[in-house]
Amino acid sequence: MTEAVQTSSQFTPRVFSGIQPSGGLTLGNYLGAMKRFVDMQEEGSFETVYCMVDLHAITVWQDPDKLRHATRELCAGFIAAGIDPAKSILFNQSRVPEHAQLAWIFNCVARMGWMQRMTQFKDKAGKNAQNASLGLFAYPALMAADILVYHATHVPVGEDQKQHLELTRDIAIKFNHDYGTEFFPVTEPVIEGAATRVMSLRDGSKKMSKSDPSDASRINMTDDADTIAKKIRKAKTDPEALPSEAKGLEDRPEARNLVNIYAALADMDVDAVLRDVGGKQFSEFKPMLSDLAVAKLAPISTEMARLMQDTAEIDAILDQGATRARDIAAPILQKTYQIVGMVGA
Ligand code: AQP
Repeated sequence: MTEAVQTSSQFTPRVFSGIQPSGGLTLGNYLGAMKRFVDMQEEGSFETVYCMVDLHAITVWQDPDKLRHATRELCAGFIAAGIDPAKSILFNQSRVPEHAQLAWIFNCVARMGWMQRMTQFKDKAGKNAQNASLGLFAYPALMAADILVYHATHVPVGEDQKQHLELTRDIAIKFNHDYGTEFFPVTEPVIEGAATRVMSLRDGSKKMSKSDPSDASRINMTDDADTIAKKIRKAKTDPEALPSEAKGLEDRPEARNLVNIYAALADMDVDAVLRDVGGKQFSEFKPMLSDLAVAKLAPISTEMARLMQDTAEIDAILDQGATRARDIAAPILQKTYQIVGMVGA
């Protein structure tokens, strides 16, 4: 897009991101998203707003009791991973109706052609697109509303969300252009680190996903040490030893995935990891990776289990987060209604 619109620098530096309570958290969600959320909270130069996007989760059918459980467990996961509800705003999406209200306006801004290009819809709808929900198709417009209802300037996400972020930018630009305003920021995606795309342990060409039918394809944040070790031991690899430089991983997706996971967990870059492990066989590297994964994930899963013993405390945190979120979102929605021409706004 080349139109002359405002840059995000005119807005309060604010981060928004969300995770769907559509199942248990995976290592992909943790490394690609949550760990980055904590970094941005601690960095201190942003207001940070993090959300359990339950309205997104129901774009594919969810059992109501499981959805309630997954939402609270995800909240526990955020806190256990280091999100501090006193520093960040933490809430579930459906409690802040301004998301859905702004999404309707964005449904009227986004073009059918834009939505039809979204690869996640094609992946998730599969061969049976006619039977997919309208919500699944409109998902990226709701995601744009999630972000823009806070005038968020930065959005940390995994690589898989890049296209949706571009659509969010297009929606902001078109809204600003259509209404002759500079009201919405053109948000920057923040896609950084060694694990922006964690792949399935069974297939290096597919992303690790909480809804993959094969549990062996992913590491869940609630897996115990034995399960993590078993899944890594069985992870698909190739017969070669590890290379000493990153370019040696180019045509080896499964090997690259395991090295990336190691680097992200160890907070090292890939070249530094390969300087240490280059020349080793997987029979030696996999136990190193298991030990590291258990050391990093066990404290988080233990804390999640502890927090889940008192769901009243989790609900109180979500209540308070929703109130703080609405304090930001309500005036932005009201101003949007005024711009669009709604009487009474
Ligand atoms: N494999 C991954 N590698 C890196 N980042 C990932 N994310 C998800 N999978 C990976 C990031 O996690 C955040 C939350 O994602 P989401 O739950 O909203 O939806 P998703 O991207 O569709 O994740 P899943 O696990 O694949 O969920 P399902 O199976 O329900 O669709 C996002 O920032 C995402 O980039």
